[in-house]
Amino acid sequence: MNRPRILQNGRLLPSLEAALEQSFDVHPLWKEADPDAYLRDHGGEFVGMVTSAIKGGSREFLAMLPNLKVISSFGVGYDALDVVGAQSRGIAVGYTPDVLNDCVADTAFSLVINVARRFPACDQFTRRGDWLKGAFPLTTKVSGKRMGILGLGRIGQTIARRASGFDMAIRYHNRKPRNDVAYDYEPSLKALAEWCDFLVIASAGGAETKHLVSREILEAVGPKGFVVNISRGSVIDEDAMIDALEHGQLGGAGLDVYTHEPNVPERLLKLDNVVLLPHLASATHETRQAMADLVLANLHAFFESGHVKVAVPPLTA
Ligand code: 8YV
Repeated sequence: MNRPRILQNGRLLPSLEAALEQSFDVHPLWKEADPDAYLRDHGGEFVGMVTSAIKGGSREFLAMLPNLKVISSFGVGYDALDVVGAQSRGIAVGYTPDVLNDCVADTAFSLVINVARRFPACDQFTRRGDWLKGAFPLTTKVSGKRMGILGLGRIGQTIARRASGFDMAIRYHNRKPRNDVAYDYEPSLKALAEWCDFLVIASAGGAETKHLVSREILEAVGPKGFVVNISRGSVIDEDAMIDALEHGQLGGAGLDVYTHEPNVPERLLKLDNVVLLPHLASATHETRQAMADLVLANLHAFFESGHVKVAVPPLTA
């Protein structure tokens, strides 16, 4: 039997690439010098595509794959993928939610602690031998403080459970209140920002949430408050955030995500009230393997039953 022809958009874990090659006829697009030219000639051959949350696939890109039946994406975010367009063409779209909740929440909570207690700077201080000259300046307590969560989805709830363990008061803002949680809903993001000590962003990326955390919201978090972002850089107005950090209008920021990854603005790199990670919230051996297993399971399920194992819910424009 012919193995289904699958387009691989971007590099994946070596173990996943090897496993895909065992079951499918995989073409790695990243090896092509001119991917567009390749797709113009060969796009019609592919029934499946494997991609990632970061690589995704735009409407124009998917248009070059006229016979596509299934997309399996490595990651929970799908803001880089034209899911609405794909679903309207009847293409099944699989992704990897849930398996990364713990690691992303661990990262969010580490950023909360590290930005407030300034542990990365403390580490540098100790290595430089500055301790011999005096004590590190006092920092900000985390336990018992107020956490506002923007986007109380599955990752947001996992962060909230960690915050409960640190005796924090928790409120959240979503488009709509949830009826399955005990945390207080705050209908106004500005009021949430004014109330909290830590504003943690765990919402989805994409057009709907673009720059939701605006200059006004950042100023409401204020000079003693902190922002933590493990979702997408696009949710924060990055220039406004840097202005606020530079002028002491925002206490600090712990960031795993940026507007133009992997480029981090020079102005941000110069600040000492930020903790900057290179988009690695889900990047542990255990979680990345679980994500890889689900990418594979989604494809196998589709070719066996016509349905992926975990599908992106039906979206409309
Ligand atoms: C990516 C992520 O999957 O899942 C997401 O939405 O942002 C990450 O976990 C990872 O960077 C690989 O694309």
